[in-house]
Amino acid sequence: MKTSVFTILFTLFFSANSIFASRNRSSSSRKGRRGSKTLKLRVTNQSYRQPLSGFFVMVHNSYTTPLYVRGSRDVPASQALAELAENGNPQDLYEMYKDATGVLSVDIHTTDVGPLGPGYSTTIEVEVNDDYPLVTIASMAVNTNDCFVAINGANLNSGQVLDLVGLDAGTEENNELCECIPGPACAGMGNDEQASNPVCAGNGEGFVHIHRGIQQNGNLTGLEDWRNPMVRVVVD
Ligand SMILES: *[C@@H]1O[C@H](CO)[C@@H](O)[C@H](O)[C@H]1NC(C)=O
Ligand SMILES: *[C@@H]1O[C@H](CO)[C@@H](O)[C@H](O)[C@H]1NC(C)=O
Ligand SMILES: CC(=O)N[C@H]1CO[C@H](CO)[C@@H](O)[C@@H]1O
Repeated sequence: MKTSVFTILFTLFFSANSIFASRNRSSSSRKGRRGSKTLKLRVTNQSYRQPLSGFFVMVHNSYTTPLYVRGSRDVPASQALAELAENGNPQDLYEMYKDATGVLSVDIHTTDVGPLGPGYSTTIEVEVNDDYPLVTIASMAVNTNDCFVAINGANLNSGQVLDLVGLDAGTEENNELCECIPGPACAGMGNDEQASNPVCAGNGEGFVHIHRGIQQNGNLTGLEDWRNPMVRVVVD
């Protein structure tokens, strides 16, 4: 199936009501409101030419299976994380975690105008409490094969500043071919649908690690390369 970042964002916009309704149901049916507080995460894309897809957002506790384990050759990324990292689609993570152990809420955060461009910011609001103190967010850097940025189950407090690095999901070979890259760097280069071909998936490194950037071994030029960090998150 060909998936376009923009089709996904469009769909998400119109399914937002049902997403919020189900989040409301699941959170209001759970106990544990002690220490409840709202955190505002001001997310700024600091990269040069890597727009960010819609974000997967989750509040949970330590019983939840983490989004990923960095550097462990024994723990490959889930299929749902691969779908985010390869195609910029957070919906599978939403489905995977919405009824999972230790999860208070899941959400998908998008901007009104599509991917969060370099230099732009967006604010993600989460409600945590003493029983569900951890926050996870994740988004794809769309001019890549399978790069994502994330906060992986962190106990956040107002005043904190986090710098996020580009992570390689390890699920898709970094061939840098436009048919495998959904972002605008490949628009008008035989990839006008912004599609990421499922044939591209596979031959990845097999584990989540710090991304090694753009090596110019396919269609991408050095313009899409970056140095870390890619994203700054200021917690309020
Ligand atoms: C969320 O739940 C509250 C009460 O539990 C209700 O008043 C409100 O309408 C619900 N919102 C949605 C979007 O379902
Ligand atoms: C990308 O590179 C491949 C291999 O060099 C080439 O066959 C293909 O035409 C290129 N695609 C674009 C859109 O430039
Ligand atoms: C919300 C946002 O960041 N929008 C911007 C995305 O990036 C493009 C260009 O890179 C801007 O034109 C948008 O306004």
